[in-house]
This record gives sequence, C-alpha cells and structure tokens, in this order.
Amino acid sequence: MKKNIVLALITLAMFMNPFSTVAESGDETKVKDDTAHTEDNASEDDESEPEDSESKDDESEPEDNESQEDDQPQEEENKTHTLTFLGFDGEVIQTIEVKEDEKIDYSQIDVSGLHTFVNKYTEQDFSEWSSTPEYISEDTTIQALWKRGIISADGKPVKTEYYSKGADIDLNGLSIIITLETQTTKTDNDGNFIVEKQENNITGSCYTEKLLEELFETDKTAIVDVIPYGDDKPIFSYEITLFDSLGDTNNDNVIDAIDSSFILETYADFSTGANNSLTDQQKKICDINQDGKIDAMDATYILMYYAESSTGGNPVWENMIENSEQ
Ligand SMILES: [Ca+2]
Ligand SMILES: [Ca+2]
Repeated sequence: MKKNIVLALITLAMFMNPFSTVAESGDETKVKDDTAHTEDNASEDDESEPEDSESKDDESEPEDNESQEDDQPQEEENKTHTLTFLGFDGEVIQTIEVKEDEKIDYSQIDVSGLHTFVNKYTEQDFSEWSSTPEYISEDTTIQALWKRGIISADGKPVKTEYYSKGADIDLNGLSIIITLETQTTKTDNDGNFIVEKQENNITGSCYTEKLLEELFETDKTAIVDVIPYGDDKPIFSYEITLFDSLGDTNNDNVIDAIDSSFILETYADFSTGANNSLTDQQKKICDINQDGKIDAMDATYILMYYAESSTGGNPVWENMIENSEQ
C-alpha cells in the first residue's frame, strides 16, 4: 500500500508542476527568458505564460489522465479517522483526526492530567496506552493504562512509650512497603487489563524528622512522622507517649539513692513475702527495665543513672538499659 502511495505522490508532484518536466527537457533558456520577461513586462508575460504551459500540458495529456486516475484511490486511502484517547475510567481525554497515511505521534497527547493521588498513600499515573498502532484505517479508541504506587505499613514500631526525651526514636518493628501495580496491555478472559505487582520494602530509606525533645516539648503524647528520604511528606505516622517518671519512686523529680533504696526495700518485701501493696503505676515506676520484675537490677539502674546525672551527665534510660543488656 505504501508503494502505491509513493508512486501516486510522485505522479501527483509531476502533475502539479509541469514546468519541471519542461525544464528537464532542456529548454532552460526559455525558463530563464520567461523570468527575464517577467521583470521587464510582467502583465504581458503572465497572460501568455499559462497559454504556453497549457499547450505543453495538452501534448502530455495521456500522462495527466493517468496521474488523475492514480489520484482517485489515493484520496480514498487518505481518509481521515478519529483516534480517541480514554482516561483510566473510560472518560475521553483527547481526540485527534488522523489521515490513513499519517503516522501517529503519541507524544502530542497530554497525559499529565492523569497523575493523581487516589488517597494519601496511593499515587496514580499514566503508564502506557492499551495499544499504539502506527497508522489507523478506521475510527479507533485506545485506553490509558495506569501505574500505581501504594504505600503501606506492614508492621508498626514496637516501642511507643519513651522514658527520656533524650532517647532516639526506635522504629524497630516498622515495615514500610511500596507496592507498584501496573496495568499491562494484556487482558484476562473477562477483558480486564492484567495488573502486575511488585513489592519493595523501603523501611531502611525512611527517617523521622523531629527529635523526641521537640515532639514532647509541650505534651506527653506526640505523633511521629516517618518520611522516606528524598520526600517531604510522611508515609506513616503513629502516636508515642512519654513516661518520664520512671525511677522516681517518691515523685520529687530527682532520681537518686532514695529511689534506689526504695526499690531494694520493695524487692526485699517481695522476696520475703511481706505485705507490699504497690499500685500498677508504682510498679511501673520501679521496674526500670520493664521486665515485669522489681529487683536489684532495677536498683542498680537507678544508681547508674544517679551517678551519671550527678557528674553533669544527661542520662537516658533507653541508652542505659540497652547498653547494660549488651
Ligand atoms: Ca526521686
Ligand atoms: Ca525490672
């Protein structure tokens, strides 16, 4: 079919410009003369010129007829068809008129409007067209296929309660997954586009923006935002609380030998079976390493804390417990 079109175009070009055949036939001087005459006496030459060319055309009449016949099928082949582009939900986003012999330029279709946030954790964008024929011979509709990035938390941080504002935020247990879903051009038995899935764990490339000190500046509850590197908006948020009375058994805002003694006494009472009625809150305050027992170990932590703070240090329960457990 393309060959026919090329041949038709060549014939058409010859038909449209009979002077070119005249020039090629060697009558260069005449053409030059015509130009010269045009400068000298434009009106006369203009009138005479068509006559000249007409007479020449008459001589080559059979050729012209042929080329005209060739034009007929070309016009039919060169019909214009409508190419309709549908968005993800089947809505028309653009239509273009395309000639049959015109190669379709898909880059001219604006798909930027297809980029959306389905919700806070799902981003959707254009992936590809359901088909991309180079040429069309009838009205055609093609569909935009989507790709989605869905962020989800597979596991949450275990630690949501802190004992010191100076502790580091502990994200252990958190698992952030990005699921990439892409509609492919393949369809299932029901005619739906098959979606391919790919999961990426991106927990390791996430950070928290604020320190506990800032988070707990005014309140003992706060929201931690987990943000992926290179981004500025959180992909996961959770609540944490500050329990800053750990170890302060007499509630005087100081942790010292008195608190340590209290714990040892309590421990002694428990171990001898003496009657000791601590409230749950008091038990929590005394159980420094939160292992469910109040014993000499907790008293030792108090003394370590006291030693560090009394020498100008800024002890952090979390670090102290972690270091001593190693
Ligand atoms: Ca105290
Ligand atoms: Ca304990």
